[in-house]
Amino acid sequence: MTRVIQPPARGIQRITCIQLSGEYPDFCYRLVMPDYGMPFIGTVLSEAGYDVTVYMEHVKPPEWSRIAASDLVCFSTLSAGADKTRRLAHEIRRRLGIPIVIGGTHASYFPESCLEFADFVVFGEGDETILELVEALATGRDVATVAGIAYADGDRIHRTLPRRGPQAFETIPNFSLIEGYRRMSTFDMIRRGKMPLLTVQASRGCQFKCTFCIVNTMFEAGYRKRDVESVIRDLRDKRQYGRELLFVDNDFAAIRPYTKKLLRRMIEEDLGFDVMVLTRIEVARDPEILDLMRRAGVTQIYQGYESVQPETLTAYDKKQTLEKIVATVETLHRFGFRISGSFVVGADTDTVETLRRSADFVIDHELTIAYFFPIWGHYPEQIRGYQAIVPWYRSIFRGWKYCDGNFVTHFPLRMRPSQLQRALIEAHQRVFSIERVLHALRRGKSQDAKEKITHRYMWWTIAKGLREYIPFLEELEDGLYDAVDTLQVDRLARRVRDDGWWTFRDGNRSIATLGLSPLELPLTVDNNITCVPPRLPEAHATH
Ligand code: B12
Ligand code: SF4
Repeated sequence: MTRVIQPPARGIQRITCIQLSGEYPDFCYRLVMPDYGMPFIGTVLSEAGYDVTVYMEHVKPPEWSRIAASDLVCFSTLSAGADKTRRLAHEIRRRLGIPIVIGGTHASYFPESCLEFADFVVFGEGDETILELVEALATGRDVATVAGIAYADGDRIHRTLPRRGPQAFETIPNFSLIEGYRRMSTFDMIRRGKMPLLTVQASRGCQFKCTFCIVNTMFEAGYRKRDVESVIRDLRDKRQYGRELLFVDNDFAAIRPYTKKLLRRMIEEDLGFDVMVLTRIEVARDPEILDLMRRAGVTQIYQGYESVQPETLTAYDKKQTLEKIVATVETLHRFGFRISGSFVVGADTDTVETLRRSADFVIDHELTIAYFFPIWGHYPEQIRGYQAIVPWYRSIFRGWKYCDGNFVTHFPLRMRPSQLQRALIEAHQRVFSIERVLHALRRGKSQDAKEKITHRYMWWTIAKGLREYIPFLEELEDGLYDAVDTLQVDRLARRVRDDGWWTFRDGNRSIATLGLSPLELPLTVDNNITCVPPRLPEAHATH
């Protein structure tokens, strides 16, 4: 049925932006952290003159009185929050009928599923698109002229011409738009059992194309740097809210001359932040940048090591070796950084032993924190003709709430899904064990010990949901693996053809939305989780 979207009689003045949390706890559930995208979009709208309020559910849940007084609602969600978002959006539609826009990573990859509850999907970076779309809605201009969106018209989905992300992104997110957000006192932290973490962005995109990662299609305008002085103004503004700060950049030190310039300015400003950054291992090649980072307040570095298994690093096209990872860890420790190592597990080259060895590596090399994330591969990507990162027939889907990067959602080739789930629970338990905490204390690393205790506590809560999920995996995998735990691909494909209720259907539907032919069932092992760097379809006029 066609839903006619009428601009409200008084035009569009009041906009409410909402980001709901996932349904299961993740590694951020003990943080009060303004995720970057939604406050950023809210600020863009506010600076254009709209009356904007932003709700981040973990700060303060959205209030119906404000929603009811709005002319338009914007949602941003990670996949894990998609079902909750759908429920609230349905309620808004039913009771208010105002236009609903959704953007962010989840919406960009699963537009059709989002258009069941939203009127418009904004693809990729929404900085420019949102202003044009709201302006078109307010003035009654044909939305088909707005590039970078999709909308439903009866059973048909229209996708307008694609839009590349902006070259400049100097907007300083205005955190005062976030309802209930304020600097946390020690009392607040104790009362809420949460720590504050501020977010700032200096660059977008990534120059690499790891096969399990979607950054290149999400930020397909490539790697871009923000004006240094704009970052500094942002930092000055954020200091009023606290001192723990995360640069959300995918690779903070990708263009070293730029990063050095930024770090020098941060040193001059001497704002007193305690900073964490995400960088690739190449950062360790440059002692000057490491020295500047230390002086600018960077204490913790988050790095994607992904695996200690050479075949897996090759399959991921990570362009790093175990030897280089080891050398990097040694150098970063010499400079006094704490290290968070992230591992992506469950590749076709992985076995249970791979996870054990990865955890051994973390312990032997005394990383402060480690995360083991199972491949999350439901994104439809241009991989040998639009396979998903995980081929559709090997997907497991029990609902969006399980898509938070901790639940196993595919059939690994060389271990059962339940084995992978158990192995990653065990790996986290080992690296956050009491023994590791005491070891850090004995070595005089009290901050390391503190981080391990916090993560141990968080993991205890996260693992509860994962354990409850294991019987579901065991039921699915029954009869699909041989005696040495190798997936019987043909048997799985037959089962999927006959029934396959657990497979991920939204991927197929989203591909149809993009105007592509539906996913086929690839039957050869060659077509498995060995993705190639994808790119967005050339252009899709409305159809
Ligand atoms: C930095 C980062 C983190 C940081 C900080 C996150 C933060 N709060 O800012 C840390 C390390 C803490 C983290 C943690 C997690 N992360 Co994270 N993270 C990222 C990363 C690398 C960058 C996010 C970012 O800030 N980008 C910069 C801003 C500008 O981009 P953006 O938020 O996407 O917003 C832009 C557009 O999307 C769009 N947009 C966004 N919302 C809206 C809304 C509207 C209406 C419009 C019009 C446009 C729009 O416009 C914005 C401006 O251009 C992304 C990967 C990536 N590059 O996107 C993963 C990513 C977001 N994380 C992911 C995950 C799974 C997690 C965790 C759940 C992992 C875990 N298991 O614990 C946790 C929990 C996150 C949480 N609850 O908030 C996934 C989400 C997957 C999904 N399908 O939902 C991503 C996409 C990585 C991946 N696996 O592919 N993460
Ligand atoms: S995983 Fe690879 S492609 Fe993705 S952001 Fe990191 S380095 Fe870039």
